[in-house]
Amino acid sequence: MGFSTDAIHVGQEPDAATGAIIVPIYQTSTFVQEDLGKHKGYEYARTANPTRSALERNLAALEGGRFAFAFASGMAAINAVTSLFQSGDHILAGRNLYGGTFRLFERVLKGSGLVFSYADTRRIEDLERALRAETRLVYVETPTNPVMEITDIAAAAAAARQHKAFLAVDNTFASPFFQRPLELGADIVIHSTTKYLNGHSDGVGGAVIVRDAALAERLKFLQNAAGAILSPFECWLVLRGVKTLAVRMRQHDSNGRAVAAFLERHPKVNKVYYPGLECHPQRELARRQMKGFGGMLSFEVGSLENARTLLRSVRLCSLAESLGGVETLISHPATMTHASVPSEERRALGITDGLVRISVGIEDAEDLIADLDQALARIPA
Ligand code: P1T
Repeated sequence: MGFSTDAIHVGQEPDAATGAIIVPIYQTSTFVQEDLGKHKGYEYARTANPTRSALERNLAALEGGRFAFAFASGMAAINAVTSLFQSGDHILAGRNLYGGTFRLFERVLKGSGLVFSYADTRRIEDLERALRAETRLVYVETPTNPVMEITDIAAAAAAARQHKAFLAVDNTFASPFFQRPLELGADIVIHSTTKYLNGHSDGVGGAVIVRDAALAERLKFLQNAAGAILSPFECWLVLRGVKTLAVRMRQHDSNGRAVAAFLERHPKVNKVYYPGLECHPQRELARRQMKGFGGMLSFEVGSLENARTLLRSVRLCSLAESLGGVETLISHPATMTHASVPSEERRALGITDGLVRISVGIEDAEDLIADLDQALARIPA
């Protein structure tokens, strides 16, 4: 079946007991057993819950995977993936990551003995050079948060495989509608479902999707053992969100292109980071491995003062962390999402004090452009 049909139907058959067309919220902690060891597939709701199972089946289908696991947040999902590894194992990560991911790696997991290093994974030679005998995982975002760098997923997967390491791709920015890393050879896909999958800025969650049964077995064990599961209600919200993922993503993409084109021409904007623009150095790669460019973009206005003026002047765009909702959010990565990245490293990535990020929503593009136009006009010439 097609993507939208799967989004609306997989895992969401009418309720066998009542005919309810929508998966019920199974708000229960436990399930009564008929006899010792005799039950209907559910025992205790940390281990499995029917609402969560429905979402997990759905997300597995959307990513072209076989198994999915829903977690309490994107960070909990990432933490579960890193829990597959042991003290002394090396994780090679892309140089640009969501600030919270970098913080988890550097300030939490390093302390428990995992070894991290970072490479410019836009260049496969750099990635290959950074692989070590003890590398167990290559971890990338593509496109990255917030400067939209692209990693060639198929090439990264091949390089990781040669070293008997897994490739994990954080697919939060693209969503499975535009990019399906498992089909390109990745082993693990991660989402903050908080973003496009939920799509309505009303829940925090995460997911891990895989194809390999042995990997799934270990993730299932970790999900139950560590317990950072997504609640039935939050699962239900994501299930509701994914039904419209395709139509939302088409509109995010169309608006993203329009806003990027407007910003690129604006005299107060020095640079725009959006893979759909001709000026993006990896546009061809993005076209090859993505079906669209989406609604995330960043742009440079030259200074903290200019960024502050812009962020204070917008009326329709909301100043807030997060992304992927129907409403447009605008943010300042250096002081918000990427504040935990040391300033020198931020600068090297292009996360300057003058960088502004937009999660372009699905409002009317001309209203968004008019809002940005009036706000940019307040920046001194
Ligand atoms: O916020 P949470 O659901 O825990 O997801 C973390 C996360 C993981 N991966 C990517 C690519 C992300 O962007 C995020 C969260 N990002 C933001 C909150 C943000 O505003 O960028």
